Amino acid sequence: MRQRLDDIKAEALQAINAADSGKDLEQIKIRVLGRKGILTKILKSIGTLPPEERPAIGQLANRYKKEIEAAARAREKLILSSSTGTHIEGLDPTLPGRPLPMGTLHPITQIMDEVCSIFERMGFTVAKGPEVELDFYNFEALNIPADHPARDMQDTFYIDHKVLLRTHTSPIQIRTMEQQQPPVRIIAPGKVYRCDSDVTHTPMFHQVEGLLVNRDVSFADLKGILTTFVHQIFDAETAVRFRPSFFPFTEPSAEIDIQCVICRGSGCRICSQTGWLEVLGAGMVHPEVFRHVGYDTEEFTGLAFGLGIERITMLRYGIDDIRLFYDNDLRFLEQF
Ligand code: 2NL
Repeated sequence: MRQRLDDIKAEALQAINAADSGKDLEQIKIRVLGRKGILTKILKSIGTLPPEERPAIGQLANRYKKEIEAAARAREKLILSSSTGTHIEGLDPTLPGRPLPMGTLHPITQIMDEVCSIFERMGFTVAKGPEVELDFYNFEALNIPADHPARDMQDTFYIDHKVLLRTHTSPIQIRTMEQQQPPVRIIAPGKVYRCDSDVTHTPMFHQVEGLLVNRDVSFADLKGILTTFVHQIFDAETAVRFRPSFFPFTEPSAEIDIQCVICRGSGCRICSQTGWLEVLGAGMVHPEVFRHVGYDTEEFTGLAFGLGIERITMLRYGIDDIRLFYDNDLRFLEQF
């Protein structure tokens, strides 16, 4: 009986030390120590031995059982801590991992960041404000009359009589002026909302507006700042043209055109054969706007401008349908 126990132990320890997976080890434990295992059977049969042999054989069998269990635990630790333990048919743990697909910033975000950095380098600071606005900040303080079409339910998303989704980021500038005296040098980037939808309009789009207020701010400053901006966002060879226009919140007002980025001025479908593309609106801040925020119109003048990020992005990359930005089609987005 002693010999049989010695043989079982020797064979078990050898098998345990040769096991190179948790599965192998489990098989050995079942074969030796399981309910019907070879050592378990001997322990169960101790009662059938002559009484004088029982204590010694019983003690020996229990000692071997503990030794085998300890060896199995030690081997399990070793397997878990080494890569041989992950041995699975068809898996090579030494292969390098597959790279995860890498996302990129949305083209609108990229151009938004670029536009903001150009103005930040010229000394402007980014200001933020709420997208849900009061009628006062969005229209009233900007000298937009009650009968102006922009105020119409057809063009503006109203939440109630006095609350709406901002239609431009100008309210940010009104709020800033309400809070501080000049000098003011801010840009106001953000989402704006208008009841409009076709190939060149989405109900939500992005705008950057700028405002500079101080003593002696002139139209020449406006021309210099915006010409510099165009030369940086497109290229230094792009021709710029200032054309008289009208906005209720600026006087005088101008629209800024650039030489067509597609045909370089010779006339094409994109520029409707004019050779020019409108990219910015601007002007000198209307005194009525300054009165609403309590600025002295004798002491200060200001320049302001606004641009649509989707439009600039479409011109930069030659995109002809604004809705592509919001379809979330990776075949489109991956190109930026
Ligand atoms: C456009 C026109 C413009 C402004 C925005 C502005 C803001 C304040 C006072 C006066 Cl607080 N003006 N903003 C001025 C002129 C034009 O945007 O075509 N945007 C896409």
